[in-house]
Amino acid sequence: MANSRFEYVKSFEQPDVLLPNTWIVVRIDGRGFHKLSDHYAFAKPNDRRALDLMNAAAVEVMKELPDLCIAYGVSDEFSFVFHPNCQLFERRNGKLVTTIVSTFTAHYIYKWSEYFPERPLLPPYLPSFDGRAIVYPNNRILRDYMSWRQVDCHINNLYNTTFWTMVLQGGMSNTDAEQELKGTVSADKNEILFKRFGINYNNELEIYKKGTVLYRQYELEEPKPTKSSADEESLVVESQQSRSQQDKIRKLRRKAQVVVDHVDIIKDEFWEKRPWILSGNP
Ligand code: DGT
Ligand code: MG
Ligand code: MG
Ligand code: MG
Ligand code: MG
Repeated sequence: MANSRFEYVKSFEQPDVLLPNTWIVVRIDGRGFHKLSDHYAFAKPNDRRALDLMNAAAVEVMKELPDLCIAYGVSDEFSFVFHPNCQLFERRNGKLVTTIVSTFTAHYIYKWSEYFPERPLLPPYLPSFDGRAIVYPNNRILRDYMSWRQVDCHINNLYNTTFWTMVLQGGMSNTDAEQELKGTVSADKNEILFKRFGINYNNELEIYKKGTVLYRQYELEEPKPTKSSADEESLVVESQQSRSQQDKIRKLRRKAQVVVDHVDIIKDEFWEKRPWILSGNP
């Protein structure tokens, strides 16, 4: 860029580099999906095609950004997770968030007709997403974040499943169903579903109960056993990876298959079976 007397305006730009050596979560959320889901007549409480479309767009984001090590989606939101050793875009907040939001939105719109062939997208009902980055200082808190989203999925889904069953199968008005559910706990909702409608909540689809987790699966070579996920020292070592090491890891990640799963990510088992997610290697 040639120097000019206008160039001083560049100095108004503020740095927005995220804290080093911390997990970065970029959470995106559909804007006004309450209205959008009504307009395109998404099934209540869960529209399988809408969720599959969210997941398909998120898989493309994972493929385009090999630095991502895991993602979790529920409803109209997705959380994308970068490892503490990630150096993508020099960890600039704005660049990370806007790239994820626009890449996701582009794929969501591109794939829409594949999932809703009979309901073409038309303005003013065009999907858009907001996004934010949050940093978490250690593995425990990152896992608590993921657990928080999955618990949210469970609580909302149990409520929504009960509410819409009372309305759609039980013929209740929205207000009456809402009134009856006020102050109930999980056991009460399970009982309403089972006693009144013969529905065992446990038999609902896993994608509705657990949400969706995306991660990379390595088939050819078992990743090296890694230090305990709670071992903070390992993070320090990995943050000093050489450029060639980082390139190698990126290549392995690019080749790996992105798995779409609907499993418990709160208990240790998920993480212990897939140690590369927390270790960032590869
Ligand atoms: P926002 O995020 O503040 O712009 O507003 P909304 O309307 O996107 O609200 P939010 O994100 O809190 O809630 C998600 C909305 O999307 C909620 O009203 C229900 C709707 N939604 C998400 N997934 C489904 C689905 O599978 N079926 C139906 N019927 N609605 C869904
Ligand atoms: Mg929101
Ligand atoms: Mg939303
Ligand atoms: Mg939402
Ligand atoms: Mg440019």
